[in-house]
Amino acid sequence: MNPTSYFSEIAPVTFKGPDTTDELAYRFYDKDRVVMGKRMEDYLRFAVCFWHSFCWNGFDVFGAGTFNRPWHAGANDADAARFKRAVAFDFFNKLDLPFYAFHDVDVMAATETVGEYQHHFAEAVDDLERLQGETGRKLLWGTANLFSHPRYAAGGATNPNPEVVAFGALQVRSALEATHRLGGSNYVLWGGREGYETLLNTDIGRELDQLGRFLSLVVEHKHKIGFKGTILIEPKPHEPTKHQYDFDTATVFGFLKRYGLENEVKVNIEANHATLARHTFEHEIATARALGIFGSIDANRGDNQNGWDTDQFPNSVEEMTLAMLEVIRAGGFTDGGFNFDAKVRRQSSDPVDMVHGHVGAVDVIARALLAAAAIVEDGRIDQVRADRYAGWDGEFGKAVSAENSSLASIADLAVAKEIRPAHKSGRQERLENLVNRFVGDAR
Ligand code: XUL
Ligand code: CO
Repeated sequence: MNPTSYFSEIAPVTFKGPDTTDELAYRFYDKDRVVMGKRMEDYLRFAVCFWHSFCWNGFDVFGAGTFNRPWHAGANDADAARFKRAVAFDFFNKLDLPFYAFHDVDVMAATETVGEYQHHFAEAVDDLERLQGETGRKLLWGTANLFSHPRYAAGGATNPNPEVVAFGALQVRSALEATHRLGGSNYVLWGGREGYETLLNTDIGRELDQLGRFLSLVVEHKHKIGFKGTILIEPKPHEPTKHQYDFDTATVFGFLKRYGLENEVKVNIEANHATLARHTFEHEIATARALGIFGSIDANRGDNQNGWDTDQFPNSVEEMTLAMLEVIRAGGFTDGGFNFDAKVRRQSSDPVDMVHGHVGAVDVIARALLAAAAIVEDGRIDQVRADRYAGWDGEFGKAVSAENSSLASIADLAVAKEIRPAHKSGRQERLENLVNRFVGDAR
């Protein structure tokens, strides 16, 4: 089979406006439309991921693959990997999205030894470079998979066996150098199996030190090879391990501070990981902004009825608008973007299902950008927020926050002024109504 025939039934996806009846056209993602001072394509920086769309064959813990993709028919050898890469780039072209993302093992033949790994990965990277040149598609980020192979069952950088850590170093060095060569904007480290199942066999302090050292070495190597992109950690609280060290944004920040890396590393925030940590997606973005480590986003959603990383495509404009408001408040992306770390359901087995998934998600995010931009331009919501803190701009607030104030001086001031603080409404319902109004009107 010719790789380009896999999606041959599908016409290139283009913008046709909100009123189109074409289900495989963009209704809101108009890549050249300028929003918040940038073309939509440049603001949103969409990426398609290799792993969910081209590597997963639909298997789950109870059953075998359902997708019957032709490149999964035999062994995952060099021919199958080449086929998969060609199909993937054809898909990126059909969707006309600017970026993609991959793990080393996503794009190469399956290997066991260090020699095979080096040989097959080098071949894959040469081919990716050629495909990028031919299509103009770019790399949002690269990463190394230190969680699927059985050698990583007890972790990558935190593994009790130094030989496993060294194999991980080989993969991360290779993937980081490949990302640099392919002009990638970021390099991601998701903790994978960096965590534990039971404390009975785990030395937390030692494992955190191993992780801190490993990350320091990654940062050192980035500078050594002259990679100018951003190094990102992707927080996740659990799954696959019971407890993962990169639990959430705040935990990652504490970890970075401890190892002196807070100015070197930012976070890649995934919507479904935020909800697994019992935070909202927008909470994680707002926290990253407040701590100065907002980097990029893995766009997806979970399911309210269960606690799994279901990685569904985002489909609520309202939820995405709340997240987008925080992205705008963070000043938008520099190196980051919206990577679709999302997969179609196991029963959605046709090529067209992959297109429905991406087209819908692109439009949800594009429409959320329009809604959030309208909210910011309208200014009422930000005004309510600013008014809540207005007291700090007055004489009393300045005295309380003055650098030379102390607990005692503030207490004395309260007594001297005979203050009687009164509660003021937080206006939550009005704010929520305003959001809905802008969500409904966005087009
Ligand atoms: C796993 C996950 C990964 C990372 C990259 O939950 O999100 O796909 O994004 O390793
Ligand atoms: Co992710």
